[in-house]
Amino acid sequence: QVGQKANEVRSAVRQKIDDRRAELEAQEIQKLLNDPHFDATLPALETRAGSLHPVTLITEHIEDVFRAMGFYLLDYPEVETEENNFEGLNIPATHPARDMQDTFWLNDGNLLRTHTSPGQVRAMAEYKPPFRAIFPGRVFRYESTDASHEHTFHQVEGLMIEKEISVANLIASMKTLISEVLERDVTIRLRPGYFPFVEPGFELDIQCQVCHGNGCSVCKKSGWLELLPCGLVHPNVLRFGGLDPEVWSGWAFGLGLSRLVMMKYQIEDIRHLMAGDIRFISQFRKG
Ligand code: FA5
Repeated sequence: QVGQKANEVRSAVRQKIDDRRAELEAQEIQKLLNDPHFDATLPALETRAGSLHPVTLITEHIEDVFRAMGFYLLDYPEVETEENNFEGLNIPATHPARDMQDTFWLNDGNLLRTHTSPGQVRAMAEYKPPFRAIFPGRVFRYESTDASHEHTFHQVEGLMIEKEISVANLIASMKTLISEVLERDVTIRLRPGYFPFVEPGFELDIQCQVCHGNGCSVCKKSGWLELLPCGLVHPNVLRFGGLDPEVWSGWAFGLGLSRLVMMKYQIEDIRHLMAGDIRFISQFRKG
């Protein structure tokens, strides 16, 4: 009997609530209908889902590839000391290589890092060898922009410190990186390249994916795009990082991430990446 009563009470309460809700809703609708500015024919507001920036998508992909190979993922500051950005990388003040990277200087003598390579100096001071790490991030150069050059762009640096490292090891890792990220077979070429902080140094170029090697404004009509400078870590850099070059060796690369994004999605102008146009960014939804 008590249960029966309880059910009756519950139904009565529920009914009251439903009646009151319907009454309030009707009042609300009536209020809108009385409002001369209300237009019932307008479409309803749509909820917009955000999407990740293509640079973020590819960075996360590269992080997955390298984490699976036992690399640490490190994050270093965008404001650097002159020492980490240049001296520690075997580029003293008088070195002509400084001209290759026009720099934004800050009033306090520090600078906006021109590449992710100062992370090499920081990582060597921070971790005991052997270790392997990547450090992606934003870099800045005081230079005029065109279809393949920005003043603010992204790189990913990779560093492996081991007892015996060879160029074969470096090239195998670079090939894995490129084929994993682009998810297609691409033609690459390797040529000697000069960077004071590696010896020997290489430039790894990939065939332009925008024009398939025919020549366009992205590859400056050459059919090739500089993408991945790399090499074996220079003994002076190891020494600066507190490692004995007689015992330790390493390889390093500095991937032009913004250019890799352009190649993957066949983007014809790098300036789209930082322009903040939602119509551009929303084209890169995952999956
Ligand atoms: C460097 O920045 C070296 N730190 C790379 C390195 C690391 C070499 C480790 C050896 C060992 P470079 O100035 O070439 O090198 O730049 C590296 C890549 O960044 C280029 O291949 C290119 O893909 C990209 N890059 C350079 N300048 C620009 C720019 N203004 N806009 C967009 N991408 C750029």
